[in-house]
Amino acid sequence: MNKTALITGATSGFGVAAARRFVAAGWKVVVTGRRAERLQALVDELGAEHAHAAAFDIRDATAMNAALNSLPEAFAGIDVLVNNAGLAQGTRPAQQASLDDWRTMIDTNVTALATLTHRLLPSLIARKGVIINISSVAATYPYPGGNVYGGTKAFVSQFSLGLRSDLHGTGVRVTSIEPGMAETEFTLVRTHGDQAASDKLYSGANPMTAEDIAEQIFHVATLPPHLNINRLEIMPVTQSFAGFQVARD
Ligand code: NDP
Ligand code: 8X3
Repeated sequence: MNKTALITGATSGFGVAAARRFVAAGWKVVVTGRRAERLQALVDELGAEHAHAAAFDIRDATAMNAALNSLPEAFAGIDVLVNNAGLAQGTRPAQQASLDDWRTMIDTNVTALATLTHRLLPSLIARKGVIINISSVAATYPYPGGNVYGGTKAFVSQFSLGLRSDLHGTGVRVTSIEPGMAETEFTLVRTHGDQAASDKLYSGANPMTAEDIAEQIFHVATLPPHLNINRLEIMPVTQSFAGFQVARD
């Protein structure tokens, strides 16, 4: 085994769990995120021969390119791109939402994801690689306060299908993984640091874990090369759908 996965957002949640899962199976990983000290701790845990840290803000295309251009040779050939870095900010209805939050979500979940994908496409095609985009159930099912977050994830899902179409015949596989509720730092970030709100959301709900999603990411990455899962929607059993709402006079 001499394959390498580049996993964005590997300082927390799905990303760090995925890095551990790939390395446990003998892969090498390039792990990215802004919090350099967490990335270094992960490299220390996994071993420098298995993991390479590239700390940058994914919205900064110059920093992204510099990091990718200076990958050590042993990590330079990316076979699997896991576009995981992302966030929700805010839970308020659109008419009360912060425009800064909206721009942060679009810049991170849409623009940065597309930029990194564009940067790595030539080498992914050359290596017949795999692109795994972390979307969300919010891409498909609207809910109050989901507004721009759901919009960004709808982009991720549709972009994934579009890539499938454009990459026809190249052997490159593309999957959109669309999780529901999973306990990570996601809600802490969404609420701008409200630990009590995060604890309340997950309390008693038996949510999915980061490891649950990491297992699915690894599964998709290691399918036989003639198979492509286009989209994979996953929820905890405790989460399902509610009805439409009706405003009355
Ligand atoms: P976490 O908050 O635990 O992890 C998010 C990761 O994204 C962190 O490693 C963070 O790194 C990185 N990230 C965010 N912004 C940036 C940035 N500007 N530059 C670089 N890295 C960035 O959340 P999850 O693990 O839950 O989220 C991972 C993905 O899964 C996201 O795309 C999220 O939308 C999606 N998702 C999550 C669900 C859930 O219920 N948890 C369900 C469905 C989808 P750092 O802060 O160090 O930069
Ligand atoms: C995260 C899942 O349901 O909070 O993407 O939007 S949800």
